[in-house]
Amino acid sequence: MTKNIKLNAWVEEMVALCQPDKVYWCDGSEDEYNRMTDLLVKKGSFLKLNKSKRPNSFYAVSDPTDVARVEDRTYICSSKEEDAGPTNNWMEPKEMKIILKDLFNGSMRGRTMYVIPFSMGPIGSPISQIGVELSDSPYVVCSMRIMTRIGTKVLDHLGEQGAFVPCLHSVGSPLEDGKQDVPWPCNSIKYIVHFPEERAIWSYGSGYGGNALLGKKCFALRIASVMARDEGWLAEHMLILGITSPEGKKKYIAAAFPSACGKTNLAMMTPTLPGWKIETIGDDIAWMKFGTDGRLYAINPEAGFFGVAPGTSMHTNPNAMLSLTENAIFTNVALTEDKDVWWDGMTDEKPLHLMDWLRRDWTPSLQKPAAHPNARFTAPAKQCPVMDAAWEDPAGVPISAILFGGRRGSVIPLVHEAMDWNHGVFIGSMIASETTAAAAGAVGQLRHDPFAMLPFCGYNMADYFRHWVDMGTKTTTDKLPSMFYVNWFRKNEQGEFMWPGYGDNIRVLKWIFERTEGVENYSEIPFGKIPNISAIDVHGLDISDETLHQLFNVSHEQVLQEIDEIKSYYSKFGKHIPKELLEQADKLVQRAK
Ligand code: SAT
Ligand code: MN
Repeated sequence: MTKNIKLNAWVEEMVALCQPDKVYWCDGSEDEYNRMTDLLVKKGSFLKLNKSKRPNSFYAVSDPTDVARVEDRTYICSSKEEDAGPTNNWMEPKEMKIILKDLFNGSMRGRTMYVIPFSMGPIGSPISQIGVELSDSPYVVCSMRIMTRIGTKVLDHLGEQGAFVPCLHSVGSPLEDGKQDVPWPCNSIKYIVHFPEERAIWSYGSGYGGNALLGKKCFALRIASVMARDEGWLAEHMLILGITSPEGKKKYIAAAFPSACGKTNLAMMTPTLPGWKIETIGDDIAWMKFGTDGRLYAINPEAGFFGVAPGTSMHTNPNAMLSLTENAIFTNVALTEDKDVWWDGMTDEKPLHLMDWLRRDWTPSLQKPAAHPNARFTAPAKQCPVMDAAWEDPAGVPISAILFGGRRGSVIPLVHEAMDWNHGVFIGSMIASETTAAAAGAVGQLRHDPFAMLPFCGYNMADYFRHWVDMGTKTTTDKLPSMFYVNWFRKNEQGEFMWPGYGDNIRVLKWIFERTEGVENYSEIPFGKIPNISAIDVHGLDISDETLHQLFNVSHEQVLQEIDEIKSYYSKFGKHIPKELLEQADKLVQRAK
């Protein structure tokens, strides 16, 4: 219980609707976590990993149909359809509530309703926000304890009158009449629903990641983007990193990439250039507000990493690997004979025998993946060896540069810089990326994903562009972060990646760092400013001049095609598209002439 009148009333109402057997208020303690993981082990949902290899860590496999975000089941229920815009699913709020109330009616029978008070961001930071998730999933409780700050300390801060975002979650699998539970309860009917005006979230039928850990995409992006629009700040799908030069000068960079495009790897990168240092503030979400000095300050609203496991290794991301050595949860990876975890790409040599994510015997000769491509690790951020000293600073860190990126096999150069803020907003709106396993559906298809927010913007995407344009008028130009578009994923005619990526991305970050210092080491192409070839430090890198040129090569036709493409995309939004962006498209045509 709490002294917060609204919270008590809401819990009471939801208990009457969902009819759980019990209600449990989470205090967030370690003891509680241990009881919860014991319970999950007893139910067969968790397997405790070998404690000499992976202390206090657990293994879970989901229902094979519940492995990723479900974008086609995700709704923004604003009262007007126009406010959800053409990129979101919409339903009239009252109509949706009728459907949801019917689904949630008795949905927690035979289960416990966990009340999870959580803070997104350090408790008490002026940028932080409080939510309360009601969930019938102990897996969600354990994951939320890693990913956010939960428990009594949040209730204390909330006090009698404090505001919170109500987040209702049920796996939609009541245990009536002695029905046996399963290790991963869920429902084939799924609804991930947001009421932006009411600032409320209702999620039904899934126990997985972004569908169920409601502090993450549902609150910190979809609801928070609406709050940010109304209150003049930014809630973004961005990592935040600190970069220190060999001379000891430090700056902070935020970067937007779609899900499963390497945000975690970039945020924790081990630079291959001597003397440079990267430190992590966050790997997925940034909340940014202007400070009294006119600069943009960012916090990471999360407290943990929910990262893609396959492909993560001591070679690609040693700092992520070192963050996972204990106190972690692994979902949909493979299990080794000695009860440790393994996933594709983790080691050069594959284990001789595993249990794959579908609980089947696996040997390398099968020549198929052992983990689901969207298999995830969940680990406390504080375990990352390169967490930045300021990662929990309630004031946030000042942002010098904003990066946009996606998976583009062609056209988009390795890096280019925007001419100014509005051109940067134009670039953000232009992001297109090949789809990944982070969302249910086909993989590898190019789609528009403006600001990497396509699945996460809680209102009309074109109004969101307008909000970005407006943010650029709130301070003086010299205080605004510079903006860049990067593309690590460009391929040659043989279909091979041309850029090594990972730790070598420091070579691009170094140029970006220098640009924010005003170093004039660039040339202009129609797209924007690109580095002079000599300005990319290729010391120690085996790359031909020809490849380097190819990485920046954009033909006239490609530029024109890209403009046609973006203009036809903009036309979906009708009059909502800011005229400033149409002007940017025209300017690009002019430059291409
Ligand atoms: O499942 S999550 O939405 O948390 C991960 C992602 O898609 O980025
Ligand atoms: Mn993400």
